[in-house]
Amino acid sequence: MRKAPTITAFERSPDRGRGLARDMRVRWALEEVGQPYDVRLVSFDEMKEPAHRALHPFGQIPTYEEGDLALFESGAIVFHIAERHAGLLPDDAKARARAIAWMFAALNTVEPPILDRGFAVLMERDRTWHQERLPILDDRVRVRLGELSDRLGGADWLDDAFSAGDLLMVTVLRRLSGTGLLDEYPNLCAYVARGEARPAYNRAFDAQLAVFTGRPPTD
Ligand code: GTB
Repeated sequence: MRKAPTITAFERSPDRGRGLARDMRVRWALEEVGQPYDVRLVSFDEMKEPAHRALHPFGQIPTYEEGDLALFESGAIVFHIAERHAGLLPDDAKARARAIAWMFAALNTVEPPILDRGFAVLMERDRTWHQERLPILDDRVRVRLGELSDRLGGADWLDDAFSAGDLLMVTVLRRLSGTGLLDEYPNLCAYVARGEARPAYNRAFDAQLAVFTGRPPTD
C-alpha cells in the first residue's frame, strides 16, 4: 500500500489555530480530494535546520513529501494534488487552464497587496510613518478586491464549478479577517463563507486547530 503524503505545519502557529498559515490550503486540498495525509510539526528553529532546508530552501512551512518527491510552495503543492486527483481542476482543457489562471491570480495578484498590508501592521506599527502609509496599503488591497468583486458578481465560484483557484483565493481572502476590508464587498464575504462551509474545509480547519488546542478534532 502506498504511504500517505506527509506535510509540515507549525508546531505552534502564531495565528492560534485560525487557519491562516499556509498548511491550511494544502490540508484543504487534500481533504477535497479525499487523500489521507500525515503531518510533521516543526518549530521555528527546526525550520531553519539543514534537514528542513533540504525540503524547503527558504526554511518555511508547508512542505509536502510523497515517496521520493519533496515539494515546497503551497501553490505548487495544491497544483500537484489537483493534477493527481479528481475534484479540484475541471476535465475540459480550457476550463482547466482558466482554473489554473485563477490559482496564479490568487497568489500573484491578490495575495501580494494583502501580505504587504499584513506585514506593515505586524512589523511597522511603531514607525512614525505607519499611520500615513496604512491607508495607501488599504487602498491597494481595495483595488484588487473591487476588481475581484466585479468579476465574481453574483456567481458562486470564479469560473463555474469550485476549483483549486477558488480554494487558493478563499484562503488568500481569509488573511483579511479582522481588518474590515473584506466587509466592504458583500459578494466576496459570501464567497469566503461558501468556501468555509465546505465539509473538506471544515475537516482541514479542525485538524489544524487541534494542533493548537492539543485536543483531537470533534466530528
Ligand atoms: N510562498 C510560500 C508558500 O506559499 O508556501 C510562503 C510560505 C510561508 O510564508 N510560510 C510561513 C513560514 O513558514 C508560514 S505561512 N514562516 C516562518 C518563517 O518564514 O520563518 C505564513 C503565515 C504565518 C503566520 C500567520 N498568522 O499568524 O496569521 C499567517 C500566515
